[in-house]
Amino acid sequence: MALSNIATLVFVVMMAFSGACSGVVYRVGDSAGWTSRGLADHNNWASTKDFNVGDTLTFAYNNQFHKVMQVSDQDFQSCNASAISTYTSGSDTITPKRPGHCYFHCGAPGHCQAG
Ligand SMILES: *[C@@H]1O[C@H](CO)[C@@H](O)[C@H](O)[C@H]1NC(C)=O
Ligand SMILES: [Cu+2]
Repeated sequence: MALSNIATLVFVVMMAFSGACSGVVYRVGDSAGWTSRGLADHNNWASTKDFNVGDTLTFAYNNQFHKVMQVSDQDFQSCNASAISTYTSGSDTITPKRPGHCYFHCGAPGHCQAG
């Protein structure tokens, strides 16, 4: 499976001692939200941000078609839908607690593989 087809999103979360009390709220994908637009687009969105522990990510999407799964690095690479956490509300708020990489994919059948 080509890694370029993996539909997910990587956030690099950096520790910020100075901003520990009040974080920034990021809407994933900006106005388009969390939708089928490809890994490159999502990575471009993420690459323009400087995420810190204490920031909030909001995922907005149509929950008839999509969901949000936080997965491990390995499960991200393989589109494995074995989730650390699964979110299905269509308007989910996630606040990473530790510095490091956070991996998300949709989890709906075939969406990760389709990019
Ligand atoms: C998916 O990941 C889980 C745990 O991360 C693992 O137990 C399982 O074997 C994986 N499945 C495949 C098909 O790789
Ligand atoms: Cu999806």
